[in-house]
Amino acid sequence: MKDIAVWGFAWVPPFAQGLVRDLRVRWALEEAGLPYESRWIGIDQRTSEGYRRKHPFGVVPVLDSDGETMIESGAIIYAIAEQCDVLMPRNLRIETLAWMFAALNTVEPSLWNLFVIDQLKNDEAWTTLRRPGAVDEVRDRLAALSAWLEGREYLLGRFTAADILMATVLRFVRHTNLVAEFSPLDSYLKRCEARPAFQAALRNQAAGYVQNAPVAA
Ligand SMILES: N[C@@H](CCC(=O)N[C@@H](CS)C(=O)NCC(=O)O)C(=O)O
Repeated sequence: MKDIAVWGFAWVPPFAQGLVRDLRVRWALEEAGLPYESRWIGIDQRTSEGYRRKHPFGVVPVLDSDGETMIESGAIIYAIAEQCDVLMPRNLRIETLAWMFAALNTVEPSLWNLFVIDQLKNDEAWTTLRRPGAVDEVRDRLAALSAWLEGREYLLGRFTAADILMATVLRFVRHTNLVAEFSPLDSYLKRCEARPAFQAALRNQAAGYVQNAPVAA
């Protein structure tokens, strides 16, 4: 059995808890039934020389597996999925990969942009002007995704690694009602989040935040 460790931030403020991208990796490992340990870095340690040697951009997640280091949540999940038929069924390999890219490359940018506007830069004046257009862009993607999901339980009918990426991407706008505007999408996200593996991943990530919570001065 390989020794697997997932790196995430030791603590983030409540608005970001449950959104940091190590959650995706934990979820994939839980679905695959692969045990793993957690490693935490302080958010201000991410620019340290030591951590940059692990991740050139100083972000999380990183996965360590038997002395090898992997970066990029999509690539890490692909590597896990390659070993697990539940995550990447043999007859749906290309489709799974295509929808993994769709989640990361077609859907995530506009949703992440809105998250930045609303949650990270909300005290900056430009966001007031930019926000309506950003919301339109999100709606556009969500409408298309919701139309695709009509009559499908998961992106490819059955659950795959692509759903891990898509569901965690959709969570970036959980501070809005945008997903709830689209009933098939809303049910889809709830279905994904109800999976025991997702719940376990969320618990493991949250346990770190409890353990590492800053002590009030
Ligand atoms: N494309 C990367 C993005 C990683 C990323 O941006 N991670 C965030 C946390 S969810 C981070 O570490 N942010 C800190 C920073 O940007 O300095 C991936 O999917 O792994």
